[in-house]
Amino acid sequence: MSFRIAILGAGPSGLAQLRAFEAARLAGTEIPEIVCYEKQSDLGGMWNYTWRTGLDAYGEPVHGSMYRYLWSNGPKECLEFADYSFEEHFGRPIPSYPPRAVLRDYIMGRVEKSGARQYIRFNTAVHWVDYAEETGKFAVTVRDLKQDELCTEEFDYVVVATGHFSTPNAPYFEGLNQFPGRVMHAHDFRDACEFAGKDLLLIGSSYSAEDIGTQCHKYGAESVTFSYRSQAMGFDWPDSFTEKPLLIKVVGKTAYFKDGSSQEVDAIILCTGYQHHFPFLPDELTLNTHNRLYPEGLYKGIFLEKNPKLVFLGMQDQYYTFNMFDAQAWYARDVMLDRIILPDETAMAADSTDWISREQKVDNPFQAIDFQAAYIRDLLQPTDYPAFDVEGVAEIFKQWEHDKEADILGYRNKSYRSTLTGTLAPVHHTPWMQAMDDSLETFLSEEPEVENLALD
Ligand code: FAD
Ligand code: NA0
Repeated sequence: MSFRIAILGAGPSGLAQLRAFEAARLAGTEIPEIVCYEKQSDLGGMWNYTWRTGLDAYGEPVHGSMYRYLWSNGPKECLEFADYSFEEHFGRPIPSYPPRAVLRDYIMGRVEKSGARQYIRFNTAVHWVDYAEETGKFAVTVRDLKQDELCTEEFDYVVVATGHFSTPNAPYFEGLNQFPGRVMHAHDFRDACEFAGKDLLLIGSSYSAEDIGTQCHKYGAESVTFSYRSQAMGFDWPDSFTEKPLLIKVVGKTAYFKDGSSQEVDAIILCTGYQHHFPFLPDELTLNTHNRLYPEGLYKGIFLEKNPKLVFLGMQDQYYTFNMFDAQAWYARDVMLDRIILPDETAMAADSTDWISREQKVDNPFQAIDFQAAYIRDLLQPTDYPAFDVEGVAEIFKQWEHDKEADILGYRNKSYRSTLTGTLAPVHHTPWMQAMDDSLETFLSEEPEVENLALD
């Protein structure tokens, strides 16, 4: 086949694209030449843990925002690949909320089985992408990090799969520059043990605040104060937690809030989300959006309407993750293989407008789950991605919302039934609050955890 595709990033989204083409190749379809550029030394994207913060060994921004002792915040039954179940990978049923290393092993397992690794150039950072109207081709300039060399190659399509939870959104609050303790963004948070015995202030009221707060509590923080801009999380928190309205200023170690109250704190963690940031894209090719269910300017949430040969994967606010990236990747593959023909720019924009008006009517998490389910169903319909029960998964997400509401420190002890295999997950041998060791070996062992390893 005479055209070339560049995939930028080998995280779950980029890997979904590689897997989609491999599936077509194994079914006898001739596929284009594919090069996947990945700046890390291995695949897995955000699921690789790194102790580094700031810049990596080669001076590139560190991608990782994951931290030690991170356990999935949603049931694994909601993110199962339709063509590769957890049971197939681990050879037996496993509990519903695995720690990071277990999910990484699962992601890697599917890729190793498919042979997609051969397409990836590791330690290669994408620095710039240009498009030439005259030739209809992209020029992708990358830096070979080990050789410290730049090189440029031409492609017919570019798939941007570089993630959007890596570049911090870090607002300033008066007095932060004088604060006598640690101030950091969630992106740089690595180990909760650092905060044992401390009084913490976390700004934000979404997943990072909730999870870093509960995790610091689990590993011995003295108290956790959340400060919200729009709405409190409202969970039934233990006594050492407080929710306050927005931080106004910090004077010394005292934080002052919008309701006139104040609190002494030892450290401040900005859990204020991330920016969609594409420093390798010129203005006319970039995607400007905040974290939302249907980013503007992307047909089917995938194709840049102004130039649909530029494909974006995984740019949505995410309930569904791995299986949504698959649905997008299969659809994008079929467009690149001319199995699906895109409409003209006006029709693409009209379709997006329709989806965005539906998104604007969403006003609670249950409606957001239904919206994303409908979006995925729309993508799956014309492709040969193995059938999966999108609505069944939506029901599990809704149950998860109820389980969190009922017990924010205990919801990870729950079990759900796989919509693929029909198996109800076994209960984990150790309740989450007592499970201090997040290694794959301990999680998969049959024995309850007896030692408090993390606090040794
Ligand atoms: P990423 O996983 O971010 O991968 C992007 C890849 O692109 C990386 O490998 C990166 O190195 C590479 N890259 C970036 N820039 C360049 C460049 N210029 N050149 C070359 N390569 C580049 N999802 C869940 O389903 N369950 C969870 O429990 C969960 N927990 C999370 C916890 C945290 C703290 C965060 C931040 C996210 C979490 N997520 C979770 C969401 C997670 O982002 C997705 O599961 C998934 O990793 C997104 O895949 P992706 O491939 O789109 O992006
Ligand atoms: P995230 O929580 O990092 O999750 C990312 C939050 O920041 C919102 O509460 C927002 O408030 C607040 N905020 C933004 N700007 C602010 C400002 N200037 N002042 C005060 N508050 C501000 O980010 P978001 O985007 O959800 O929330 C931003 C991803 O990481 C998620 O997909 C999540 O699933 C994943 N994650 C997973 C885990 C685990 O699995 C842990 C952490 C993160 P407002 O007012 O806009 O509501 C364990």
